[in-house]
Amino acid sequence: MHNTKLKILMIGPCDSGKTLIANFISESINLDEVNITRPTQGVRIVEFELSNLNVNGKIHNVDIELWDCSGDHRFESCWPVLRLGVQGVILVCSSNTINTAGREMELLYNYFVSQPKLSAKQCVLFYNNIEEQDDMESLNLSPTFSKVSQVAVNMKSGGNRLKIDFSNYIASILQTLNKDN
Ligand SMILES: Nc1nc2c(ncn2[C@@H]2O[C@H](COP(=O)(O)OP(=O)(O)OP(=O)(O)O)[C@@H](O)[C@H]2O)c(=O)[nH]1
Ligand SMILES: [Mg+2]
Repeated sequence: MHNTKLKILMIGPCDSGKTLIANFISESINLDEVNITRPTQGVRIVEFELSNLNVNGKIHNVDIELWDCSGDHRFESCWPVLRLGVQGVILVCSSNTINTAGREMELLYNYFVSQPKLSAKQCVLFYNNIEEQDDMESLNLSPTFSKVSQVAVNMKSGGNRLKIDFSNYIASILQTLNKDN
């Protein structure tokens, strides 16, 4: 049994559903209930455990420290602290900010993934399809994202899928980190 601790950052435009997704993945909410959240002020840290994760035949228990950040650039002065010691970055955008999301994803990827020299495998892009109509193509992502896995999230129907996608992403981080040392 391997015990690992990971600091994972979640960031992206305001109202894209980061807090809702963070609460759901950490199992602090049920999707059958009506979930109203408030804009996150700076950052909120959610801690939970992911147990029995199989990575190349080895079983891991992972303590996740999920940093649910505000998407508001008012809090940019906190960014240097946010990216300190990060092992994974979840970029979240949604159909309601589709026009500006592509550029914003690029900016955040550069600051939180490229500059601290994380591998593309340590990043995942969650596209929260709130209106259930636009597909991810309309994000017009730059070639930078060709190596980043992209996951469409549908909170209405795809709750279980989201948990599986999250586990797969954590497994891919562990694989990458094990390769490095
Ligand atoms: N119907 C629906 N509502 C959603 C979905 N995702 C988020 N919302 C709602 O949109 C509002 C904002 O969601 P949050 O999760 O707080 O957004 P955020 O990305 O954390 O925003 P900031 O903290 O301000 O950066 C909340 O009232 C959510 O309930 C979704 O997939 N479907
Ligand atoms: Mg939030």
